[in-house]
Amino acid sequence: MHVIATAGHVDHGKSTLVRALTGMEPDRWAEERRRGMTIDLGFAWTGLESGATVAFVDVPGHERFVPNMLAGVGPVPAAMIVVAADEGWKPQSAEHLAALDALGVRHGLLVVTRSDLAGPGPATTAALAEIAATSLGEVEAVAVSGVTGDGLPKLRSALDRLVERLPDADGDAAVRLWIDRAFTIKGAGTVVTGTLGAGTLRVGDELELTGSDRPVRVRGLQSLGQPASVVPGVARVAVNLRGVDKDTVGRGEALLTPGRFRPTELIDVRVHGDATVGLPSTLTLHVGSAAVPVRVRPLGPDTARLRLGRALPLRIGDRALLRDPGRHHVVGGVTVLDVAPPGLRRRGAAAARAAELDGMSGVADLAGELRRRRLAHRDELERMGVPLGEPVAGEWLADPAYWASLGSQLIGVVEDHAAKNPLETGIPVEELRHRLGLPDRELVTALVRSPLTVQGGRVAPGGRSLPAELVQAVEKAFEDSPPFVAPETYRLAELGLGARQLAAAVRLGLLVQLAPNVVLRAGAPAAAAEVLAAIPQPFTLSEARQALGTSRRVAVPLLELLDRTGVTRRLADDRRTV
Ligand SMILES: Nc1nc2c(ncn2[C@@H]2O[C@H](COP(=O)(O)OP(=O)(O)O)[C@@H](O)[C@H]2O)c(=O)[nH]1
Ligand SMILES: [Mg+2]
Repeated sequence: MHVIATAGHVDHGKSTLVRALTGMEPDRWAEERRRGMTIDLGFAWTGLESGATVAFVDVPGHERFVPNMLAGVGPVPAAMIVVAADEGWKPQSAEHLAALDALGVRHGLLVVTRSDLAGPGPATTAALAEIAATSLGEVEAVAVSGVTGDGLPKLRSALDRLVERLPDADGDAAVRLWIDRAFTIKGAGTVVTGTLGAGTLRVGDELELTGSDRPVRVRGLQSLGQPASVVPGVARVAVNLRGVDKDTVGRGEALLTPGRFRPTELIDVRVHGDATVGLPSTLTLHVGSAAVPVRVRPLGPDTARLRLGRALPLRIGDRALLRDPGRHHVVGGVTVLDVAPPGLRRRGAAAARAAELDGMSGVADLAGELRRRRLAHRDELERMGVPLGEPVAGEWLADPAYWASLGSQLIGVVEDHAAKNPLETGIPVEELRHRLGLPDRELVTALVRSPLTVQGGRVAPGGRSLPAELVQAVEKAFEDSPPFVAPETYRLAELGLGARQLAAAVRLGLLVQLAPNVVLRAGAPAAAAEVLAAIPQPFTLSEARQALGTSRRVAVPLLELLDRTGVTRRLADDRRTV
């Protein structure tokens, strides 16, 4: 299916033409029929010679209803511009064309209607010249009469040629259905309609609905008046939603694939059209079927920051339109450059940002995005519409230059910490994360390269020699003393071996600690086990003490340690066996 929007001045024959082409009534409201004037969007469709189906979104031409017109045109990629032969080019012909141009619509057709009332020549020449200067460029022109039916077969072939050229939609893309109508059907509940530009809707899908914090489920689908279980874009579609109150949903909201969009209230854009200097500070932004007031802050000659009155699910590269509702003036189109722009609090930040935006095209590219953000979560990039690449750790992607600099920074921090804390086995990962300003510990460990090591939640410099001073002090403490004799407390103090130093020596595998100030060399328990295995079994504490040549101060905790580690067993009479 293809979707084409009408465009043109009021009373030039748009609705009559759609009616003649489709046999359907695009003016849906009684008031529209009574006044003979389109007020809101109308929908009708027909099959073409080629077998293609084309659905029309018929728009109102009156200047008061331009916002309705924009809601219909916003999500549609092609237009049928209608000019009356007897009236020629008019103000709303111009405003509608300016809107199509601002939205970057590239495919279209000129229909000069009411050609039974006047020769179509002058209107055709004038309109083609206006259209040629826009994003539509050169278009085919057909003269018709919606009343006599003259020219309609030619128009149908021209429509076939037009839809033939329309780009195919990506059926796997994320769904963003801009809602243009919402109503209730007795027994079915809430129904919303829109033009699905890309992606695929299926009955049973769970979707996000902007402006609502609960997920919604697709209960039923209709396209061109027929029920369907699957509707791929491009399509006009009606979606019956479960669990949605009609009052909470309306035009300008959107149905979204979960997790693929992030509604944003702040965007940086390129403005195509009027210069940003001198723009009114408040304008209306039209995108998809939405219209929201925005505050405009010019940054460069053609770039600006927009603060939206309501969050919208926008992505990099989206086209939108700025309009001054007071002056009935389309200011220009905008291309979204950034949907999560940085704050501009520092002095000179706005100028720097303007320079940065100057180099941005509105085509989301990973390298550029990472260069600016340095580090980004996969989810965040995906929601902005940036194609993904290889993560550096978990779900994180990083700018290669930044990542390399983090690697060397990390080595510096680890070494600095080791120099200042010779008794610790490394810097805690969490502290390192904090010092490097990283959002996730996973990133820290991914940065650790040999010879650095991660152990027990700490990062240690590699090939680290034991702190010389500590080793020396420990050597001195045991100098000339028999293997199972612990140095006296005063001697440990003399050598500067306090509680912290002893704990470090234990961690480094130099000592074994039996009691607060009772330490032996690390190998002592194993050596004691050998000595005790060689004496008659079982043995008393006193016999063990004598065999080891030590005091009760050492023997008691040493035997308890051997008991605990299963080397010795303590019998009921307090004697032990190895
Ligand atoms: N003679 C003649 N009248 C037409 C033609 N097309 C539309 N009209 C008349 O022009 C008026 C406006 O038509 P309408 O389709 O409502 O215009 P719209 O505002 O562009 O939708 C109506 O009175 C139509 O009957 C045509 O081809 N020939
Ligand atoms: Mg009409």
